[in-house]
Amino acid sequence: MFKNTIVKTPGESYIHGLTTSDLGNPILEKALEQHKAYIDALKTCGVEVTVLPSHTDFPDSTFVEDTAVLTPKFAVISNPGAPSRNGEIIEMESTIKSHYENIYYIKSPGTLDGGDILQIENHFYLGLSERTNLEGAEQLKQILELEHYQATIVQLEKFFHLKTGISYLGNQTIVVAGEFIDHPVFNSYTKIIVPPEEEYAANCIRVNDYVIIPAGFPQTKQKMNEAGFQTIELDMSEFRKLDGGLSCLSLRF
Ligand code: CIR
Repeated sequence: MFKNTIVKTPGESYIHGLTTSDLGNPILEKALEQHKAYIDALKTCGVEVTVLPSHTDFPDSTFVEDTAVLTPKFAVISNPGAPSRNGEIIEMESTIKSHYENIYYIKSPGTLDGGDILQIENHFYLGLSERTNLEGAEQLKQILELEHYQATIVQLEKFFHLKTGISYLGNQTIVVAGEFIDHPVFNSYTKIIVPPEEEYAANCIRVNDYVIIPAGFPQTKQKMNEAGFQTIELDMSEFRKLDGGLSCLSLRF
């Protein structure tokens, strides 16, 4: 069960955030509406939502997930791999300090984005991507093992972040797309397989009694509902334009 979440409102500069997509420029007003709907959905799931104000110096800072890895007993402040995003951790650190006493840090030359970290019960999977390097992943692995979690490092081939292509829904069930469908590391889990045309739906979040999924991916939604998960759909168009998904928009703990 999650009790708390942290989100951050997109600011004026959001439209200048990093992207590899060719979906066009995000429309700020629409992004703000979608962000509000995201907050409402989290509240429906029964969590407290801490809403941090926007910060114009950091266009991508609404994607708070990348700044930290949170567990019930400790927090890890990440060291985001994109230079334009690295300073986002300064503001996040003070927010996290108001919730946690036990805080670890990923240090340079290690880099790590929270979007590359997936928790499945007591096992963490750490993706190596353009943002998370081996040094960063090994630092986190050491911290997790010290805290009695298991940790496995996974090399990404095509996905931007690990969680772009995989989510954990609970009950040993994962949602997988692309390179993770047959990845040996995830073979022991029950899989909901996302077809190629719905790949974006592989990034979803289980928050207490609900799974929040992006709107417009009927096959994946149906598979989840058939597997017994209750879904809430959200229009994510303006976040998708900057490579962002549902998990990126919050820290959940
Ligand atoms: C970036 O390139 O960093 C942002 N435009 C998107 C970050 C998405 N975050 C995530 O998948 N955890």
